[in-house]
Amino acid sequence: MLEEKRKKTFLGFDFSTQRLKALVIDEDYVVQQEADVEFDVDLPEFRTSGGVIRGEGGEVTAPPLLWVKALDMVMDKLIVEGVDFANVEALSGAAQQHGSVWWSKGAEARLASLSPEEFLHTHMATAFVVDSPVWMDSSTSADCRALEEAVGGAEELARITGSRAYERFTGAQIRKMYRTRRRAYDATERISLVSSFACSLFVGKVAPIDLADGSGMNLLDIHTKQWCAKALKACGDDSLADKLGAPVASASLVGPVADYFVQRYGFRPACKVVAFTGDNCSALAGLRLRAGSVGLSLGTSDTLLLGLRAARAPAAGHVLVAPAGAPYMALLCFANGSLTRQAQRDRVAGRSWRAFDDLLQATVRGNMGIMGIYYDTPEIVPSAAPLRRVVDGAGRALERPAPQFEARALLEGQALARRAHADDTGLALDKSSRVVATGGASVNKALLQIFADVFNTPVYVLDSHANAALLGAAIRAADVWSEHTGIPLAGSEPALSPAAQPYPDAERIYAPMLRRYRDMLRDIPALQ
Ligand code: XUL
Repeated sequence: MLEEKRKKTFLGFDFSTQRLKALVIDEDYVVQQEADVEFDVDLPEFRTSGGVIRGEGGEVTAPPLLWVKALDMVMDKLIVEGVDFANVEALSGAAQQHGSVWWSKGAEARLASLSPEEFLHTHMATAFVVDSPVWMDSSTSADCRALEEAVGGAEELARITGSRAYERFTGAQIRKMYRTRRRAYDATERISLVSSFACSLFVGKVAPIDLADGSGMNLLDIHTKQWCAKALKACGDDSLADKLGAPVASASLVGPVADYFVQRYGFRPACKVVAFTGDNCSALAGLRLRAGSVGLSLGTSDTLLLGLRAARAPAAGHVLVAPAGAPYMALLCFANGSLTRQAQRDRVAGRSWRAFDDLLQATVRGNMGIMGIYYDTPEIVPSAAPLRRVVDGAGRALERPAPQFEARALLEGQALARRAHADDTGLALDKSSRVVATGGASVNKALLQIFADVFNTPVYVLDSHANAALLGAAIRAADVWSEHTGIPLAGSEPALSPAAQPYPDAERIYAPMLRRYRDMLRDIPALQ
C-alpha cells in the first residue's frame, strides 16, 4: 500500500558544453527541482573557457574528468534542493553531440567496482586516455575528405549515414586519432559519445551508444541501424567495432542504477536508467515533436528540428534516427540567425526593433517579389561565404533597395531558407503540423507571423522558458519507464501558446516565392 502511494519522480541530466544541468519531474511532468554546475566557474581547476580548451589548428577539447567531477557536484546540489532519490523511478540524460570519450584499459572494471565512500572523480582519475574532442573542433578536414572518398563520395556518405562528412562528427575525429596518435588509439579500451559516457557512470559499465546520437558520427547506417563497415574501415582498424560496441534504440533500458548510487545517494536498486542521447535529439523529445512538426530555435544561430517519416540524403544538414515521436529527425543549423538579424536591423533601422517593425508594416507580405539573402558570417546551410544579395521580382539584383524592402527581404529570406532546406530533408507538412518556436527571438511576433505564412502552419511558443534538451531527458526517462512497466503516466504535453496563424493566402504568396528562392540559392558561390 505504502509502496503504491510513493511519489514517483524522474530525473534528467544535460551534459552541455558550458554546464551540467539536472532536473526532477513528477508523474505529471511538472518540474520539481533543478540544479546546475557551470564548468568555468565551479570547476576552475580545469582551466576551461566556455567549457572547452582550444588548441592548435582548430582543435577543441574538454577533459572528461571535468564532467565526472561536475556530476559529483550536481548530485550534492540536488540533495540541497531537497531531492529524495528514493522516489526516482528512472533517469536519463542528454549531452552535447559528437564529442568522444576515450576510456583507458581497465576503465570498465573500475566502473563496476566503485566504492560509495569516494567521489566518482577519485575513482575515475586515470580512466581516460586523452581529452575529449568536442563538437566545436574543426581540425579534421582532411579526414572528412578521406572518409567521403572511402565510402564512394559525399552524397553516398549522406545517403548511408544521414550527413556528408563534418569535421565535428565522431568518425573523422576517430580517424584523426588513429592517424596521428596511434598509441592513444591502441591504449583505448572503449570509445563512448559524451551521452553514452555519462550514462556509463550511472550504470557502472560502458553504456551502449544510442541510435539517435550515434547518427551524429558519420559511422552509422541510419537505414539498417548498424555500423557501416566501410566507414569503420576508413576511420580505424579491426578493433573499432568492438571499441564502439553495438548501438541500441534510444528508448532502451540499459540497466538498473549502479550500486554506487544506491549506497551513496539512496536510489532504490530498481531505479531504471534509459539510454542517454544527444542534446538536439533530446530536445525533439522535450518539445514532443511528431513526424511533420518543426522545432524552431531562434538564437545566435537558428536551429531547426524536424520530425520525419522517412530519411532522405540531405545536401546540407543532418538526418538522424529519432529518439521518439517519429522514425527519423533532421537537424539544420543556420549560422546566420539573431546576430545577423540584429546587425541588419542596426543598418536599416538604427538599433531599434520598433523602427524595424514600422519598416516591415510599410511593406506587403511577399514584398512585391523582392527577396534577399543575408549572410554576415559564413553560412552552414547551405555552405556559403558571407554575402548580401537582394533581387527584385524578375530576379534582377538591386543595388540600393529601400530600407522597408530590406527589412522584409531579410526576414522572409530567412524563413524561405528554413522552409526550402526543411523540405529537402523530406519534411512532410500536413494539417496536424505545427512549428514550436523557442529561443530569444521567439518573442518577435512579426518574425513568427512570417514563419507561419512561409510554412503555412500555425506557430506556437513554449510557455515556460524551458530547456527542451534537459526537459526531454526527464521526459524520456518517464516515457520509457511507463512503456516498460505498463503504468500509464498523466504526462502532460508541453505548455504551448499559439503565437501566429498563417493567413489563408499564404500558400498563394509564398509557394512561388519558394521556387524563386531556390533559383537564387543555386547562384550563390559555395564555401570551399
Ligand atoms: C549539433 C551540434 C551542437 C551540439 C551542441 O550538430 O554540434 O548543437 O550538439 O551541444
